[in-house]
Amino acid sequence: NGPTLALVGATGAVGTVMIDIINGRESVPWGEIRLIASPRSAGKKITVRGEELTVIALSPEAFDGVDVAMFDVPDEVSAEWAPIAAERGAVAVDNSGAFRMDDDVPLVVPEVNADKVADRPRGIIANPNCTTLSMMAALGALHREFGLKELVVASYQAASGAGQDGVDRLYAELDAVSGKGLGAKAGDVRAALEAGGLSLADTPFAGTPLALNVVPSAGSYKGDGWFSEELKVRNESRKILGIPDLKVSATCVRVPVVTTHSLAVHATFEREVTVEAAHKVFEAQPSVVLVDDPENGRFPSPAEVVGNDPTYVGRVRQALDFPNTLDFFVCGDNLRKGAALNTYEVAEQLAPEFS
Ligand code: 2RA
Repeated sequence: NGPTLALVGATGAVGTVMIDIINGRESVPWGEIRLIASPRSAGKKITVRGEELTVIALSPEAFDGVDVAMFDVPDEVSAEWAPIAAERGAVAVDNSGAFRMDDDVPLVVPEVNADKVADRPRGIIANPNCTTLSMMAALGALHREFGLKELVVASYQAASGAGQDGVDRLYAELDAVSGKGLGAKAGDVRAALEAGGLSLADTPFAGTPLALNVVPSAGSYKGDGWFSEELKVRNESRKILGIPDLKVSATCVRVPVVTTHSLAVHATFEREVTVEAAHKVFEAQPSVVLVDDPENGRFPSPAEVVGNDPTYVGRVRQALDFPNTLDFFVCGDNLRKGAALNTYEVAEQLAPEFS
């Protein structure tokens, strides 16, 4: 009666979105859905497709009989447990950073490189980081048509990229600064946060206020001026698109948005590209929604996109001074396509192998 799907990290922020996605599907190919989490969360009841399921604790036996195991847990937990799931016969689809750049682990975005799921010698398939993933459906479609050569990206990343702590912190900061006329004097936001008991020493945003601000620091510092999020955009884009020498430069910035990452993309192609041709490509890609009528105020923005599955694209322009180059703006829900949805789409693609 269908393969068995396990969800590891079922009670986390992305795990919760995964369940939401499973509940929203018209039909699912699974015979059994098993919810797995840390021993702390074991015993919790969660309703999945009308059935109340009990979360079980992570253990090797939890994977017995599992065909596909989706992981959304910290890197070190995936590093330990995805191989255990694979040893027990499951294909692990992992949303952490533990395996993404390993040569023997495919990094899959179904719209771009679905064929790579078959190439999984370790029984592990990786899901890209949400920043890369938020632009991949759009970029992959353009690459197929025009041949991508160079990519310059600036990200505008939501607080939920830093987990629930990031979201809680943003709300707390907004509460602490609102209605005070702040933001016109250097340091006044910081002072108000400190005065309100919101120490900047333990913020997830590099010791910098996020409310009424933007923070040019995302991920961990990796040396030579680069942050991990910027290097992930470069390395993962190359691997997913299959262009090992793609020229990429990224600047990743955190903005006071709860959920949905945005990216300003400057992409240069081998072949001539026009706005009209790019529009056609976007319109033909089912997972991309084109919202591009700037004259009438129509373009994607995070507050309008959050909670939706597709990648939204707008502000498509032919670069004035760069040949064969487009500039455009992309928004994608970092918890849905950026994490849970892509992982689930890969799992769905695997299901027929076990039916
Ligand atoms: C972030 N991309 O936005 C990360 C989350 N994986 O911080």
